[in-house]
Amino acid sequence: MFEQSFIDPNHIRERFSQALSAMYRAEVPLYGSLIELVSEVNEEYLQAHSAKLHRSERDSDLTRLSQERHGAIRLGTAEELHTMRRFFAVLGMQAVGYYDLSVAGLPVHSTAFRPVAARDLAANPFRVFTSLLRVELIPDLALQDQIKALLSQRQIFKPQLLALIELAEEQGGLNAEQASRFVLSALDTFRWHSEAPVDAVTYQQLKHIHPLVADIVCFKGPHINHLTPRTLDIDAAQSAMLARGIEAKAIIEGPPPRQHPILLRQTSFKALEETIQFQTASGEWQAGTHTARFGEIEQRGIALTPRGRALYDELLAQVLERVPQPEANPEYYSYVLQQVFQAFPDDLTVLRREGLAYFDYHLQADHALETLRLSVEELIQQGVIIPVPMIYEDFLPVSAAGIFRSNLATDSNPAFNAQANQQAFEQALGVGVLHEFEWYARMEKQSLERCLAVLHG
Ligand code: OOG
Ligand code: NI
Repeated sequence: MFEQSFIDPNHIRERFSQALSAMYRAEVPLYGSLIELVSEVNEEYLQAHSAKLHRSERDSDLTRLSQERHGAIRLGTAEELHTMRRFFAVLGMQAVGYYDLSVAGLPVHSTAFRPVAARDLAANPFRVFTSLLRVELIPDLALQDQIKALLSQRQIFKPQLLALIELAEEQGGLNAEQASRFVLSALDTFRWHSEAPVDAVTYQQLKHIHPLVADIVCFKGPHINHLTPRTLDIDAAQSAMLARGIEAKAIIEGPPPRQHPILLRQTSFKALEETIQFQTASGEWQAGTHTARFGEIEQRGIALTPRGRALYDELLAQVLERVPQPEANPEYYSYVLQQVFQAFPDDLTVLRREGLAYFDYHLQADHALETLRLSVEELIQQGVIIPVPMIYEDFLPVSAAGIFRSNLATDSNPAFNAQANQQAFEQALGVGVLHEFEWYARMEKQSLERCLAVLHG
């Protein structure tokens, strides 16, 4: 455990996530409306379904749900990613998963920083989808150099924040006063800067390569570009968004609605056009605009095994083959999505027996002890061991690409065709990413072993 004087990283994460949310709410008022909308939808859902909720849904009561957020940032250099990893470690967050977004023609690759232990996730599951620019994919070498030069001039972490990260590493934690300063100075890194210290021509040139490149390279810091609340009913939230005149994405990314939701479903509202200032060669400021920040809502479902995920990926590919441009034909897309996904079992016992989804095993509180000779399957049938679906805590590359795309005017931009390069990403990070499937499998195995250990004395 932590020394008496150290604050639990879960508390620092909670405070940072709340402070970030308050800052973003002040910066992007539409985000505040989205939060209100989602909390109304969740409240209604809980009232209507309280009797037949999964235990995992019941446990995530309104208080925890109303705290739950994920955000996203985009970084420019290996050093930035490296320091960001150390920063998130102070908040009890680790890099989980590698997302290759070049499959979607984007010049970035990503990970998600999040808490890992069940207890920490339960305390506050704050996650940050973090992308790193792949400068080497930009075809023009002179431009690559220009980008590197621009990025080398910025320092996205304030000196006092760097000092506090180091202190936390040396001491093994932060005390209350240090944690407060840490949270406060960390906000600066994620804040929006309306001054772009480049001239308008450079901005246009980078935007022409890809809007993502301009967004990463032309600003003083990696402004948080969205903060996403979690809803229990994304279809209701999507309708509510449209009913209030919020310009939502035409389709919901991810699997179709189901009896037992799987993985992750997401929708977003379009990025805002914001006024910024470019710096001319003579040092004067010149007004311009930039779109980067948007709003998103997500619904989380059951975590799938590699087998379940392969089936999901295969079915989604079939859907996209039949409807290559979902946004252009939202109704037909959702019809095809529902049709094709009928091949994905929607029964918890089938999902479990076919090894498609992960479960957390719990013991029935007042189980009889004459169960020693029963198999696990029999113990489950008799209600001695209860399988509870595990929630998917991560992201989906195809959905992420759809979210990126809907917020960047990419029509005129070339696609970046490349291979994944997890090794380069991990080298920048300074550690390997945690493999998400291994993590779910381990949690599942441990929960079953705990049950059996109690039963077998
Ligand atoms: C990240 C987009 C991905 C998600 O929820 O899949 C994402 C970005 O736009 O930087 O946040
Ligand atoms: Ni997101």
